[in-house]
Parts: sequence; C-alpha cells; structure tokens
Amino acid sequence: MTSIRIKGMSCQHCVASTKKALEGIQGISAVSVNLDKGEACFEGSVPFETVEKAISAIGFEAIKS
Ligand SMILES: [Cu+2]
Repeated sequence: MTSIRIKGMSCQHCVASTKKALEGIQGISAVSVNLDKGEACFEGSVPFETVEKAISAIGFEAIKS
C-alpha cells in the first residue's frame, strides 16, 4: 500500500476526481482517498512522477508522504 498526500481537495467532488484520476493510472488499484487527512492510498507501484502528473492535471498537488 502506497500513501501520498494530496493538496487542494475541499469536498467530496474533489475526492471523487482524485479517486478517478488515480484509478485511471495503469498499475494502480484499490484506491482510497481521505478528505480529512488529505491523503490517498493505493496498491501498486508506479513512478511518483506519474501520480504527480495525473493529480496536477485535475488541479491538485501530490506530495510524497
Ligand atoms: Cu471539491
């Protein structure tokens, strides 16, 4: 399980967008996003850069935790 911080989420719509963006990355599964913690967890190992790009494409910021 990989855990990353997501900066910029403010509501459940943001959570849904983040979840969808992460689920769209090949090699990632079992995505869960926690709004209160500003965190996302998933199974699979992909380069952080890939995650960062997908998250910034929807207007948020991914930070290694
Ligand atoms: Cu939102």
